[in-house]
Amino acid sequence: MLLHELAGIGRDPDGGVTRFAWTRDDAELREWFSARARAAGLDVEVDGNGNLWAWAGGDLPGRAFVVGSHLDSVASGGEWDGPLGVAGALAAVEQLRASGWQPQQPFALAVFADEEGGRFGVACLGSRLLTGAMTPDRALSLRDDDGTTLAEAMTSAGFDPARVGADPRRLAGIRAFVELHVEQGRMLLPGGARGLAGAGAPLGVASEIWPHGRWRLDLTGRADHAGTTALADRDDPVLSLARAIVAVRETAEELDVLATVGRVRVHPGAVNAIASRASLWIDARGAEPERVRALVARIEERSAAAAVEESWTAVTRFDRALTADVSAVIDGDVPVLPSGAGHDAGVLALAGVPTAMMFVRNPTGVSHAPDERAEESDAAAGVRALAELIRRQTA
Ligand code: HGY
Ligand code: MN
Ligand code: MN
Repeated sequence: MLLHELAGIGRDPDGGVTRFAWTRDDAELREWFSARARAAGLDVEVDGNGNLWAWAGGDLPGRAFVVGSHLDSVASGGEWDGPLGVAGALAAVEQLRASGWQPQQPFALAVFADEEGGRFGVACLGSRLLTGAMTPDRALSLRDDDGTTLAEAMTSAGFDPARVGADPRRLAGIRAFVELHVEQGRMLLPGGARGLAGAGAPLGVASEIWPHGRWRLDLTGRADHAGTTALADRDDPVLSLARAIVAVRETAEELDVLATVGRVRVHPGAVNAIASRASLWIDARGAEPERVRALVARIEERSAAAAVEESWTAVTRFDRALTADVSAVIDGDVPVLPSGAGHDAGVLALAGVPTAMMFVRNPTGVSHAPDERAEESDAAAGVRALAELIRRQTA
């Protein structure tokens, strides 16, 4: 069972996992990874942004072939999104070691910090800081729901936030990056099949990552008593919130964009008081960036409120030659899927690193939820393919 050693970390009563960055769970995950990597003969280090790097042949000449993913999760998420790419890569290295593998070029297994943005609200923080796509000032001032800043959280976890920032030398040392990841969703394939399950394929590769972003809308009103304020006298921001949420869904249907409101906040949140303010977050994605941006503009208009962009990721195309190398180590047909989900691989690709992704079939496509899963046999196929890819890329 590939993930059994992680099963108890951050487990929720509903069967999902909540593994936020810079928490005790995160520390436990880091300890697990470092121990397993060292046992596999890898040299483990952590960079200034909290990303973990486990090296083989790190002092060999040339630029490194890197694989990896993340260990953090969304709130009450699935256990495969991220850990499959980390535990799978560890298993691949262990298989290679057992066959006497000695890399002739530098190799690293990377674990990127805070990919989901579950605690501080911005996804791929570790890789965005590494590439310079996010400034240290903005990142360190991000706050979680308790008001704790990233800087405070890193410090409590024993990391020096002053080290955070772009690391061009480390980035320049990466020749290529490949992320093994559980399939998310059941994307429509050229032949009409829905996802890898529909295509009857255990593994696939990615063509691109759709443009996607996160925006926050802050709505204000007038606080007052729930039992003494006439309806005609009210300025209730929760009513505006409700209208905005419906507008997001209606506009998404009109523009054929995937838009979601999964997080709202009402202040003060008292049952017997009209709120003074309310916020909602829009996650919007789609194959065409203009449509994604058009949705946000329409919501601003309909809500008479300005949308604050918290993150934006342009369309990300993966490296064709590297993707062909990934397909070459997979038996049988290899479907090519676009990804509606963002990944650290996308951030590295946008920073100019040749990047590819290998997907492991998800029977239902459900992700970011406790029901997310992959079959062990398909995960094992992904591990074997990744091991062969590592062997070829470090020969
Ligand atoms: O939100 C995403 O698409 C990714 O899982 N962070
Ligand atoms: Mn995810
Ligand atoms: Mn992921």
